[in-house]
Amino acid sequence: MSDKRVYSICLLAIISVILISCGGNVQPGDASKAPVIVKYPEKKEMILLTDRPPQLETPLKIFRQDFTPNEYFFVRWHLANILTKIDIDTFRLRVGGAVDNPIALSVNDLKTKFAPDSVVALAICAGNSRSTFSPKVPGSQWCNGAMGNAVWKGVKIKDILAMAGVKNNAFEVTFQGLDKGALPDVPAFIKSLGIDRAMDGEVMVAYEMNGQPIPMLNGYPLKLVVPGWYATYWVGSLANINVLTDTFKGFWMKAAYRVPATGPDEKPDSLAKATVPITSINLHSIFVEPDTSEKVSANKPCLVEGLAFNDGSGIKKVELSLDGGKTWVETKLNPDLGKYSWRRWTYDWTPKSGGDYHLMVRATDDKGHTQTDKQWNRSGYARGFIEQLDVKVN
Ligand SMILES: Nc1nc2c(c(=O)[nH]1)N[C@H]1C(S)=C(S)[C@@H](COP(=O)(O)O)O[C@H]1N2
Ligand SMILES: [Mo]
Repeated sequence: MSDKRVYSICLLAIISVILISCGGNVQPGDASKAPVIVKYPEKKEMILLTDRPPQLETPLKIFRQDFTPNEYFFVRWHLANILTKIDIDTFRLRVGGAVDNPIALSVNDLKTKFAPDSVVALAICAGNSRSTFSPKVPGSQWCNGAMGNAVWKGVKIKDILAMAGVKNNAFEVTFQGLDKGALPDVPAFIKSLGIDRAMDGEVMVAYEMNGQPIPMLNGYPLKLVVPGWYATYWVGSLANINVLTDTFKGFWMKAAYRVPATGPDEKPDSLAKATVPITSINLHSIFVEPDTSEKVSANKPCLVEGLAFNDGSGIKKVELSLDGGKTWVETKLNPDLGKYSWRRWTYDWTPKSGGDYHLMVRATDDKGHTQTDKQWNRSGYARGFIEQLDVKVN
């Protein structure tokens, strides 16, 4: 890959429309609309939600792989003017604010002046699966494909801040990329972490994703990785780190990406009054197979598989119901790929007779919490609902 990349995302996008339902499994927000399939630079066939800014969803079939290939990794930007080219030789990551020595680091500095760190971690949009909320909520109508599992390699924020020397009264750290709104009054996409989270030795700035440079559309050349927390914090095209002595009051922390203070659950007719910024990934499990557009036959083996995940507190078991929740069987868990990875579950099913089956899946974490069958919030965040799948057996 050349270091100086120049391309126009709009011109190169090849747009075609084909008829698929949302990966075959989840009913999309509007099932009557055919998904629009696009091919953007460095990307293969993705489901288009919007193109300015680009929001691209990963087709569900890709989740049969443990690591989501970069060319299929979902894309989600908020501001219209995203980076489409950069001179990597002059690019600097600037670290300033309440530090002893403000610093400016090139990508090469990050690769050569610090100990490399890597982690397998799930990046998942807070609004993943939003289209399945009922009653419907506004926002991008994602199915289950606004997530992906990858190996991230880079440098711990702790090490970078140590080089700059954090002052004793540091309270929060903000992170900002090079993307900009179409109009000057659109708030810049800036996220903040408490100083303890930023310095916990897990939060890192990645320069590699699955052994490759990060695709432009996923935030080349640098992306913040906050394992276990929703991807809203995973700031792409990261260029500025600023240490604050107070709480950050920008739009993307104070107004957007917030959930009820009591958790991601509230009632449509009595919305929670107190809200807090969304943080850790809620316990959830989804179906990846069978694809309901494929035939399932009686007395023939059918693999039922899916993924379970949370904030890193471990998946103890995943149970499957083949009879609409009357009885549950334990599925097989694939080897753990790391605490912040998703965990694959499988079940070898041989339906004894034809008919309509109503499958359900629920995960239990290492602390003994099991997913519930009801959850809703006004923003469609942090889906943790027990998923259901109707399968017709011939
Ligand atoms: N600079 C910048 N970083 C950003 C965003 C953004 O709009 N601008 N969106 C965030 C959100 S909400 C998500 S879900 C992830 C998406 O990362 P991806 O595009 O690599 O999938 O990026 C996060 N980082
Ligand atoms: Mo997101």
